[in-house]
Amino acid sequence: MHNDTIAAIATPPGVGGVGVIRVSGSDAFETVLPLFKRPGGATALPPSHKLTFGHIIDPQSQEVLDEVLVAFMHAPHTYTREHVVEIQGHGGPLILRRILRAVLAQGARMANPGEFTMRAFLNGRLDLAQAEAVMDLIESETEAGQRLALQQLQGRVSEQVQQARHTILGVIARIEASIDFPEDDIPTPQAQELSPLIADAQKQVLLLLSGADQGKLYRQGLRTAIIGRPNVGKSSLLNAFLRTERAIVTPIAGTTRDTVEEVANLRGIPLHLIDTAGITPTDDPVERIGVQRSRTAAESADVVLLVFDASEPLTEQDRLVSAEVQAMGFKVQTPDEEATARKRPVVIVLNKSDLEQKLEIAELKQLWPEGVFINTSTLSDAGLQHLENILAEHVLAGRKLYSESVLITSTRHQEALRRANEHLEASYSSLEQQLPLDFVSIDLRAAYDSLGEVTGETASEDLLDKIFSEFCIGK
Ligand SMILES: Nc1nc2c(ncn2[C@@H]2O[C@H](COP(=O)(O)OP(=O)(O)O)[C@@H](O)[C@H]2O)c(=O)[nH]1
Ligand SMILES: [Mg+2]
Repeated sequence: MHNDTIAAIATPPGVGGVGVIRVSGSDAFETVLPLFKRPGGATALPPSHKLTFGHIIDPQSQEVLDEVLVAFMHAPHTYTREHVVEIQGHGGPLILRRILRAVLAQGARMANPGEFTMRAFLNGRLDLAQAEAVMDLIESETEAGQRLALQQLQGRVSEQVQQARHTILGVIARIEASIDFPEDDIPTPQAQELSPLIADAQKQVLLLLSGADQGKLYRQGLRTAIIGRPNVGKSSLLNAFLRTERAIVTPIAGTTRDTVEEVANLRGIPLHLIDTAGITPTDDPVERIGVQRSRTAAESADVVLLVFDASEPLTEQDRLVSAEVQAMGFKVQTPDEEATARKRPVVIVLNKSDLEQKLEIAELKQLWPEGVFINTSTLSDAGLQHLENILAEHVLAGRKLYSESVLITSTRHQEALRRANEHLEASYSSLEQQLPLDFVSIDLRAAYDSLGEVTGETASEDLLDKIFSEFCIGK
């Protein structure tokens, strides 16, 4: 049922100045009105989209549960396009739960995760890409990510996808008219007439695809593991990136036992930095778990910052760590490598550059022949800016930094666009091989449907459930 009345606490769990309970559905007003007592005893529905002062009471015991401001909002100018009531109470978890319980006792149903937004989608207020943007917007970790989510929410991505769909539909219509109504003397369209139109659609799809890898970075961020033997300055480096004392730093090797994960902002890209215990042979059972976690962190990382202590000669442990990182498939990037070939880079950091250098560069060169070594000091901050630059360069792999153009930020959209592109390719080659136009039309339909998955026109029930179940309750 898609218009029964649902309710949920819309503000995050925990204590806050204000907490909001959201109610949506055809009976939203009738559900809340009996609980809402105003000074003077008014019982009529308050004016729409205005805050009205009063108290929420328990209808059985008449006990006052909270002093509130309530907004009654008439469909269709609401988040869900249904009648919506928002109760602003005091932001205590117990208070909000009691109000919610009273609302549920009036016959509302507890909302599922993302159900308010799902209704906005089902009622046509948002398309699927826009609905997804709601969550991206909430979860964005940098301003650049936020800008992209807002763009998507405002329909810029959908617009471009719809444009490509429109072009494809035009081609399909021309083909099908000639197939369906041959008696009307509609001339069969010729390949040279159709192929520029298909090329046009493909150009639009490819344009969207071209920014997808970069767009995804802004949304998902980059997992960056800081790896090295104990005591080289990994935790200090994390703190330097964050400009806070997040991880504990001591001269005692083995201080960091667990992995610490924090988000830093690298030119708008959320850098998920993972400080690790360091990779070292050890008999200490706790440290051993830490070492194991370091390995796991490294294995799942997009980038490794491999740290050495420049004030000491290269040790056997350093060699071991290098070998492990190499075995995991991390590679030093060379400038002449094609941008697309750049994957899982390792950036080599020689820390403690404020001390006298005892590390033999020649020895390190044997381990990392193509390595570019970046000298840093977390004491004086020397080299840290340079390290950020290098990291940004590696991460963006020669791509331009964020521009004003529309960027795809989701893997789901990227996959759908890829499939659309393949179908367009297929229709193109059917046309070239002079296959019957039916074939061309089938491929074009498939491309049209793939694009429809982005905006939700052709999304399956399962896909919708999956997408909305990842939302939080109350959204
Ligand atoms: N002189 C100097 N000491 C550093 C530097 N970075 C870290 N240290 C010191 O090295 C020791 C180990 O640092 P820590 O960050 O805990 O290393 P980790 O074990 O790799 O996490 C601490 O005493 C730090 O103060 C640096 O750039 N210069
Ligand atoms: Mg540490």
